[in-house]
Amino acid sequence: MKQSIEELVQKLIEGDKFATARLISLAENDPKVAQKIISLIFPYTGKAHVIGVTGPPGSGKSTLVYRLAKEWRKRGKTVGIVAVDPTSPFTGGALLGDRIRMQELTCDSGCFIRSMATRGTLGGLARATKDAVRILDASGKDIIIVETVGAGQSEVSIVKLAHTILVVLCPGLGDEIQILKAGIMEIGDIFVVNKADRENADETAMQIEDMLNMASTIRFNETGWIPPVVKTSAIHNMGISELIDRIEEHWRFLNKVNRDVYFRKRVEQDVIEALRSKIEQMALNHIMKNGEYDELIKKVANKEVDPYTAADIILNSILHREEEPKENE
Ligand SMILES: Nc1nc2c(ncn2[C@@H]2O[C@H](COP(=O)(O)OP(=O)(O)O)[C@@H](O)[C@H]2O)c(=O)[nH]1
Ligand SMILES: [Mg+2]
Repeated sequence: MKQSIEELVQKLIEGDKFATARLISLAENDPKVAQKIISLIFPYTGKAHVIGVTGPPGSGKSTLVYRLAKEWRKRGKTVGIVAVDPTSPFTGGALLGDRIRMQELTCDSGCFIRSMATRGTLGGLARATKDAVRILDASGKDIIIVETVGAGQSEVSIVKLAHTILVVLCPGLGDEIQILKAGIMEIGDIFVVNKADRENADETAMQIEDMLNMASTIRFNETGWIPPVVKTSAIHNMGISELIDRIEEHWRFLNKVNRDVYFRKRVEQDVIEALRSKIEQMALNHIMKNGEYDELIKKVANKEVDPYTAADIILNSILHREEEPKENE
C-alpha cells in the first residue's frame, strides 16, 4: 500500500509514527521531495523547542539525551530525537549502554527517535537534519533534541539549527580548554559537565566558568544570555531536573527578551540558506552539462583564472542561457 505525500502529511499532523518515519526518509533521500514535504507541513511548524546537544565523543551525550527525554516525558512533554553521530549510531545499543532503555523510549507513543544516515544523504546532512526537525515539529513534538558529535565544522553548523545548544563535556577528558577554543565555546548556551560522579568535576566546571568569564563580553553583546555551567551524572540520573530547568529558562529568555529580533534573524537565515543552495544547484546543473565546468576548474588549478572570476563566468553563462529563450519567442 503506497501512500501519497499528501496522505502521509495528513497522518503526520495527527502524530502518526509511521508517517513521521516515512516522511523523514523521503526527505532525506531527495531534496526535491523534501521541498514538497516542507511546503505542505510548513504552516504546522514553529512550535517546538529545539535543543542541540554537542561535545566530544564519549562525554555522555546519548546517555544524557535519554535521561532528558525521560524527564520531559515525566513532565508531560512529547519528545523527538535526531541523532547525527557517525561514531555511535543512536540505535547501535552501545551508546546508551543499555538497549532496553532505548526500546523503552521507542515504544513510548510520545517519543520518536531517528538516526540520520551520514552517507548518501542527498543535498547534505545539515539540510536533511533540518528537514527531519521540521517534520518532527509538524508532528506536534514539544521538544526536539538533536545530538551531534562536536568535532568539526559541519557538526557545529548542524547543531546551530537548535534554539538552545548544550555543550557536553566531562572531567578527565583531557583538554577541555582546547575543545572550547575550537569554536564550541561560542555556540554553547548551557555547558554541561557530565560524569560529575567522577573526580575533578568541580575543577572542570570552574575551568569552564573561567573561560566563559573571559569571553562573556562577546556572549553578552550577542543576546545578553550568560551561559550557565551545570553538573550532571547521566548514568546516575543526577542533575537532570536542574538541567531541564535551565534549558526552559533559556527558552523563556529567547521568547521574552529577544523574541522579534531572534526569530526574525533565524527565519532570514533559513531563506538565505535555501536561496544559496538553490542557486548553487542551478549553477552547477547548468555548467556541468557541457564540459565547461571541468575546463574552468582546470584553469583555476593552473592559476589562469581566480575563483571569483570563475564564479562570474558561471553566473554569466546562466544569465546568457536565460536570455536565449526570450530571443526565440
Ligand atoms: N561515570 C559516568 N559514565 C557515564 C555517564 N554518562 C555516560 N557515561 C558513560 O560514558 C560512555 C559514553 O556515553 P555515551 O552516552 O555513548 O557518550 P556520547 O558518545 O557522548 O554519546 C558510556 O559508557 C556511558 O555509560 C556519567 O554520568 N557518569
Ligand atoms: Mg552518542
